[in-house]
Amino acid sequence: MNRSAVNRLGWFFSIVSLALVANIASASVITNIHEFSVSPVFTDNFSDGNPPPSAPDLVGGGAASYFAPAGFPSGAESGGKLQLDSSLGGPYVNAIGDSRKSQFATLSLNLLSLGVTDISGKFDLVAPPARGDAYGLYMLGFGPSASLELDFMVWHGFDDALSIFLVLQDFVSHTITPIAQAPVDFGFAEIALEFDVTNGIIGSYTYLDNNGVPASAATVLGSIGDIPGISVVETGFFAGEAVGGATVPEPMSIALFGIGIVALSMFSRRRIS
Ligand SMILES: [Ca+2]
Repeated sequence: MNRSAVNRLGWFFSIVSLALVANIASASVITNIHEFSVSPVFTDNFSDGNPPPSAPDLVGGGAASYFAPAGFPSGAESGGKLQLDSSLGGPYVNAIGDSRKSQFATLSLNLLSLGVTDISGKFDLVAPPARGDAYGLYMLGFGPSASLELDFMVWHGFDDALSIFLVLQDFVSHTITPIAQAPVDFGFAEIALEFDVTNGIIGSYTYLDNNGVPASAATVLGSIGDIPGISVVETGFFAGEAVGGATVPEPMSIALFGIGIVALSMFSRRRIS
C-alpha cells in the first residue's frame, strides 16, 4: 500500500468524529438525506432504491461511486430518501482521539480536478438526541502535509445546546477548531447545508419546507480560506454519535479549541476549484 493509500485510509478511519468532553450518553442519530449535490458534476436524489456505495453517474455519463465502509441496509433508500443511522456505522476516532460511531458515504472523486463550485445536502431537520451527536456534510483534504476534515453539521453540544456548526479537524496536529456556530430553528421540516468552494470554503444553510423548497433566505454561517498542501479533496455526508467512555474534561476542550485557533491562523488562501 503506497503512502497516499495509507493517508486515505487514515482519513476514512478517523472521519466525522467530533467528541470533546465527558458524560457522554450514546444515542443513535437517525435522519434522512433527500439530495446530495456536487455541482456541476453530480446529484443523488436517492430515488432508485439502491443505497450507497451505489451512486448515480456523473453528469455527462462518467462513473461515480461512494466509499461507504459500513454500508447501508437494503431498504435504507426508499421514496427519494436515504436513511442515515449512526448505530449502523463503524467505530472511529476524531482528531483528538475521542471515540465515535459514524455511518457515512464519501463521494470518491477528486473535486480539485472537476471544477466543483458547490456541495450541498438536504436533510430532515431532527434534533440529534444526545451530547456529541450530529449529522451533516463534510469535506476531506488529503496531501503530504495536511489531513483535514471540515464538518458542517447539526450538532448536539456538550452544553446541550443544539446548533448548526462548522468545525475543522486536523489529523496531523490533532486539533479541532470551531469555525462558526448558530442556533437551530426546529420550526422547519428540513435544512440544506451548502459549501461554496469557489473562493475559499463558505458554509451556508437554508431552511426548507417539507417539500424541500426553501422557506428561509440562505444564511452564511462561516468561512475558511483554502488550505495549502491539499492535493485531493473529497466530500460526503454522515450521521455520527459520541461513544461513551471519553473522559476529556470540559476545561480541556476549551484549551484544545484555543490551540486549534492558532493552527487555523497558519492557513493561507488557495482556491480548491
Ligand atoms: Ca441510489
